[in-house]
Amino acid sequence: MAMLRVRGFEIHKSYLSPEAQRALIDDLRPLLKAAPLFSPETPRGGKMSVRMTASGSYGWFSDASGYRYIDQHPSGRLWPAIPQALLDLWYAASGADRQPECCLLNYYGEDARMGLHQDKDEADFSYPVVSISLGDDALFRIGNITRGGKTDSVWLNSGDVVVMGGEARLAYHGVDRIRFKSSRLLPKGGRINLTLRVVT
Ligand SMILES: O=C(O)CCC(=O)C(=O)O
Repeated sequence: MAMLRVRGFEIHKSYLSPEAQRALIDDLRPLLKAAPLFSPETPRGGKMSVRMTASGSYGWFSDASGYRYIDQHPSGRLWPAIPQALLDLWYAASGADRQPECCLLNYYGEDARMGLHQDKDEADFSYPVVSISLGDDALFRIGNITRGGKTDSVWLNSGDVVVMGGEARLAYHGVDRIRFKSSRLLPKGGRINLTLRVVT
């Protein structure tokens, strides 16, 4: 298992075996039934190209009123519980002493991307964000603590885990594109990214 460090982002290549990746997808199926994917609106009125859902006590949400965490799926139902395998992964990868309160699920279809942004809607930045890539390859871009400046890009493959803590916790990051159907993990193609977060 190789670990790459880019601007404080710890990129653990092939952290999850193909079997562990398939087991996670099995865990996500009932979760996606209970909390279907939705397309968040940006505060400016556009639609994000990524579709989202979440598990845990909070899910991340966005609409005309801004970015925030909410304690229910937009349907009004509670978010499902975070699967145990993901809680185990969180403790192993983060070394944190607190349970994550949100596992955000981003689904990238063929043309989806995510612009450079900071994760800053959480209350305590001393906890890292742990990100898990499943499915198609993604070109992940890493910037700086402030907007602009030079960036570095790395391909994330299925099974990679990225720990964004310390100097990386508030660094800009995003996904420029995916390589659609580069993986066979998801029958219809695409990419799932899971991020585990302490919110409060
Ligand atoms: O999809 C990824 O690898 C990154 C996701 C992300 O930046 C986020 O959820 O804040």
